[in-house]
Amino acid sequence: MPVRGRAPGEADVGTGHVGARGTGGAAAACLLAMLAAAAAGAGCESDNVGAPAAVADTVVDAPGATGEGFGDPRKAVNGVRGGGDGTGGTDVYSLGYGAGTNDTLVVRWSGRRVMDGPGPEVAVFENAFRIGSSGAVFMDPAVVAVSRDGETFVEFPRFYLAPDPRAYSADPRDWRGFAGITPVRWNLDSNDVYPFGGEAGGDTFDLADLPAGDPEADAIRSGGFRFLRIRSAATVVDPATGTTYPHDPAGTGPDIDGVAARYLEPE
Ligand SMILES: [Ca+2]
Ligand SMILES: [Ca+2]
Repeated sequence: MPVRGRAPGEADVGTGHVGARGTGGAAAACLLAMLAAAAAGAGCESDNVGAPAAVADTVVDAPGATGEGFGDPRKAVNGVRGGGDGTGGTDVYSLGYGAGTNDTLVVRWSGRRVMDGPGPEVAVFENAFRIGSSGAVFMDPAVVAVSRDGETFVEFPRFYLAPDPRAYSADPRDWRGFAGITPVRWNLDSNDVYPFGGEAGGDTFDLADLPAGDPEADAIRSGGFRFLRIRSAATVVDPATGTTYPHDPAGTGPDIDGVAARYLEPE
């Protein structure tokens, strides 16, 4: 826990706690959206805005790490410093496209586990950025999975919806359930917003979306998870095609700025 006073919204990188400045507007917007959706029984992605959140603070596995520059995995657990809609942040650890050699990062929240709760439990911040005004985004998609023990992982469901699923699409709407899609506005130094309030950017994940009936997924929903894995989509097979997901010809691998979670409990 923080050992010093914190101004609202000030983050404490040492403990991974993050602030919640500016959540009032998002909470109000969320409430309105929930009221509007109530008749249909729909939820709100931003529900429970203000629940304490924390960034993953420990690197468990980073086989491609060099320890220097973008090869330093500590950049993925040192707080999120996004570059905004039009610029990729540089406070990142870069994955590659080498299956088993540099395509994976596993992080955790020291001494804690992430429990199931309303709305998304996890937000992954990469450094995607918009290209001009066309709606296209420079992306490096990644597949996210969670685990109780660090050995057995359950991947979040995902769908690549491009007309030709063997060709790369720069339209973010074609990449559902992936990380590395949405630009990051959250910046610890200059725009310290709540990571689950809709203002932070990044890509959120909800334990409710893990496969229904999967015993491991059910165990995670009931007892929480401790480990989160991010893997370059370019080394993951798309079940729809039987081949790995395509990547932007200019891509070199997802660049991970940080991962936030909420509903944390002591493990
Ligand atoms: Ca949830
Ligand atoms: Ca970072």
